[in-house]
Formats: sequence, structure tokens, C-alpha cells
Amino acid sequence: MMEKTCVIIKPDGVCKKVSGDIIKKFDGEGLKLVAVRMIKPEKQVMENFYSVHKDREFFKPLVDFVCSAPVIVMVWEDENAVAKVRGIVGSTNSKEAADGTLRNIFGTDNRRNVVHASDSAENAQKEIAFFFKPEEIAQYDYNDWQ
Ligand code: 3AN
Repeated sequence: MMEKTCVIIKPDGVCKKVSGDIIKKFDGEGLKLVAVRMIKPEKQVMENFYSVHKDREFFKPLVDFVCSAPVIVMVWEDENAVAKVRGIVGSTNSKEAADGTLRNIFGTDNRRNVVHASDSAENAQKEIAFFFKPEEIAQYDYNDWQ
């Protein structure tokens, strides 16, 4: 199924200057970039974004971390984009992420894990709406340029 997924390059990814490598990886895997913006997230927005974790002990440090520097919010599109992107990103704890995944290559631990990626198509829709209006999602056919 054709899906969109919300990807965020977190403060560690931006500050380590690996944003380009991360975008290049998704491009190279055939996903289509349909929205992108750099923001300095508001605390309240990210508290809502991560509200499913609000009772976890890591909630406050997580929110503080993602609000500590600019992040790059993006929407990527492809067949089964949610699962595809999660495979490319790797498991939550960078120390345990499989070889070659973005978190394995660029991450540090389970907070500083360089990338957020939606975990379901339903959540992707909700997450995308935090950052983009429907008219800000590009529609184009990249096959025209190949
Ligand atoms: P993922 O991003 O891999 O889907 P989730 O949804 O379980 O992981 O957790 C959301 C975010 O919360 C993670 N990306 C990570 O930054 C943070 N997180 C999850 N578990 C922990 C933990 N045990 N300690 C610190 N941060 C955590």
C-alpha cells in the first residue's frame, strides 16, 4: 500500500551534521521526499507528539532532548513506507540497532538515536499533521526525471 511516514532528524543528527547522509539514505532506498522543514520544536508540541509516553520515566528527558536544538521534520512516501523506513532506521536503542541501520551508524543510545520514524500508517497521519498542512505535502511524479 502507498503510505506516507513522518521522519524527524533529531537534534543529535542535525548537530553531528549527518542530516545529508540520512536524507541520502532514504533517497537511495527509493523513498520519495514529499515535505521537509527545519523547526526548533516547542516543548508543548513535543509533549503532545510523545504523549503516549507521558507516564514513562524517560518522557521529560526525551522532550527536553528533542527541543534542545533544531530538528528536520520530513514526510517520505513509498509502498509500505512505514515499515520500510523503520527497517532503515533500526531499533530504538542505537547500541542494539542492526549493522548498517541509521541508528547503528549515527546513534549513541536510546535517547540520542538520531531519527524518529512513525510506527504505523495511522500514527503517521497524526504525526504529519503536527507539522504540515495538507497543501504543504508535495505531489509529483519523479519518474518524469529518470
Ligand atoms: P521508536 O522511536 O523506536 O519507535 P518508541 O516509540 O518506543 O521508539 O519511543 C519513542 C522515543 O522515546 C524513542 N525514539 C526514544 O528517543 C525514546 N525512548 C524510548 N525508550 C526509551 C528509554 N528506555 N530511555 C530513553 N529514551 C527512550
